[in-house]
Amino acid sequence: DPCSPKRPHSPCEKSGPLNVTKITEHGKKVRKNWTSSWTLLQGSQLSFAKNQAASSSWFGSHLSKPEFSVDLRGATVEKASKDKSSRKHVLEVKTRRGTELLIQSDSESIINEWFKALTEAINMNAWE
Ligand code: I3P
Repeated sequence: DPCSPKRPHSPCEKSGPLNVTKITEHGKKVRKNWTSSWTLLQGSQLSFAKNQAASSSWFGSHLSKPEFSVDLRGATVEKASKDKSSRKHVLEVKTRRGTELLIQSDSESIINEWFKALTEAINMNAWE
């Protein structure tokens, strides 16, 4: 499995700073709370931690626990429609468990990279 989380530098691992907010939790609408988060994609797991420093080392060394994480198995990702946010470059992730997230970057190229990585992770059928 080339995308196993056990492989430290697998092509399916990606991390970086993004702005994130939940919009739905367990199928219920929640109030937006945009937060700058260190975002880590590992296998089918997408996790977010408070963005203390623009470095992966503290996260990678488990100095900070993720604030929350979602399972991407059975999830969808799409470019968010304009009615979802007034912000630019927003992706909408919907999980099988009824959590909806918006993730956003001021950089279009960064959000395009994340869109590609999340799409690949979701399409990977290796998460048994
Ligand atoms: C929300 C806040 C969000 C905004 C949201 C507002 O107000 O301004 O930043 O989302 O718009 O409701 P509050 O702080 O009072 O909760 P965007 O930045 O994504 O536009 P929305 O209700 O149209 O989603």
